[in-house]
Amino acid sequence: MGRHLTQDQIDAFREQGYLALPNFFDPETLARVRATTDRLLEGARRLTATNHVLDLDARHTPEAPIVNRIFNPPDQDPIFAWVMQGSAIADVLCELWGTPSIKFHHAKVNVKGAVVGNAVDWHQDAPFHPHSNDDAGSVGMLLDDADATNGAMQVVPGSHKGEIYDHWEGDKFVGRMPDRAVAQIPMEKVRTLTLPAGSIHIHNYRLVHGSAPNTSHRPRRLLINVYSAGDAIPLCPDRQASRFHGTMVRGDHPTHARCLARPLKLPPRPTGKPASIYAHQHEAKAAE
Ligand SMILES: O=C(O)CCC(=O)C(=O)O
Repeated sequence: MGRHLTQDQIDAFREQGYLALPNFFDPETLARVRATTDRLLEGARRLTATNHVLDLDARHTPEAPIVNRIFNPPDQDPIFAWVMQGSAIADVLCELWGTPSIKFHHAKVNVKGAVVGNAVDWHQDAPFHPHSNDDAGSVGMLLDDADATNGAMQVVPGSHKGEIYDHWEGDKFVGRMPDRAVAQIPMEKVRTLTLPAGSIHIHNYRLVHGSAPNTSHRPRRLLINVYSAGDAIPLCPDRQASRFHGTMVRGDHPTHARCLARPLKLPPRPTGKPASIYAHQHEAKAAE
């Protein structure tokens, strides 16, 4: 047993591919992160197009802003950098992955505005940033209470043990699973991660997950930090352009890559601008 987790929690994470830790952050920290998020989102009132901070929805206008994502939050404000590096999140990952070294990959705040917030189609994270082994995953910090009505994250327990699906359609990276794979999701097993603000959930980067649109009158904002074990080496260049990419948040730089031998399809090359799952999935829907 570690300092933060019981052996049962570690076993459950290995078996199910995800773990929820309710009320992980204290109310003061949550309030600071929320206030900073509100301040960054206010910037949308001065924008007509996506920039390097805010990913705007196609319906956005400065008068009625609709933001899908805040890119690279640790680059935008020290409170986000602290959550990413200074908080106990990385210590939890050390216990889950049984490693002393944890490396940061990228972060984002996924924003689902009241009534207008978009669904995130079923996908895995591995096709977006494949690594040399599977000790890679995302930690979501809930900035608002989340449930089925405002688009809480949904997961398919155990799906991290299955295949990594192709997230391309022909020569287009669509950032979602193919229809034939979605049709096979055992819907009776899907879990909606209903949790109060300040909680975290962690998922393995092979886990099948997604979320519904926000049909409620409450926002759903989720701060997602993505990490790997130190010896899980990214197999493609970073597509988010954060200055923190590759930071060792615990332990030392690895001397060896731990490799699983298997073929892995790569995502598109970086463009110099932060990549967005919303843009990939939106383009795919528009082309249908
Ligand atoms: O915001 C969500 O509900 C899901 C986000 C997600 O899976 C992603 O951004 O990769």
